[in-house]
Amino acid sequence: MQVKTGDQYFFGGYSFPLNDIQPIPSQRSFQGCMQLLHVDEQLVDLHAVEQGKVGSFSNVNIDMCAIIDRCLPNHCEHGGRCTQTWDSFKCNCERTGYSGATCHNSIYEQSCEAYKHLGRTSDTYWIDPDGSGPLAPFKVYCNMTGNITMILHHGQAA
Ligand SMILES: [Ca+2]
Repeated sequence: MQVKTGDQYFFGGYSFPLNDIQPIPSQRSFQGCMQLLHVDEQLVDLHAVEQGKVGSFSNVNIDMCAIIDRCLPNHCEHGGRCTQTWDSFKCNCERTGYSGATCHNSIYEQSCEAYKHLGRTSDTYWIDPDGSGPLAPFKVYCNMTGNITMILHHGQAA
């Protein structure tokens, strides 16, 4: 197989002339860091590019890698899993018992009384006595008849 290349190379993205009738591709340009670029086994002199002697560039910082780890420190609370893009981070709060952008808000009520106020009947519920505080939620049996009692299941209290 023979591959013939053109006389122009695009790294990380490409631009179209203003009057080009071709649709602009939906693919976003590269975000990240590259080093030691070679074309035809020749190291590209990025300083010559920077000085305008060769090619052109835009939205590029030469001699610096601006990658920021947006998950270090991890802003997700209560064991939420952090994922990141070039611009932002996201928390996956699945199975943490908390919700919100940083898994801050407890999804459980703080007491059996709170469940009773919601009209719930005697049953087993997850409660989080300190709400968004560090204490993990746990399961209790709430007896809603008469005086509300909370029965901890053996071995389940945090
Ligand atoms: Ca808590």
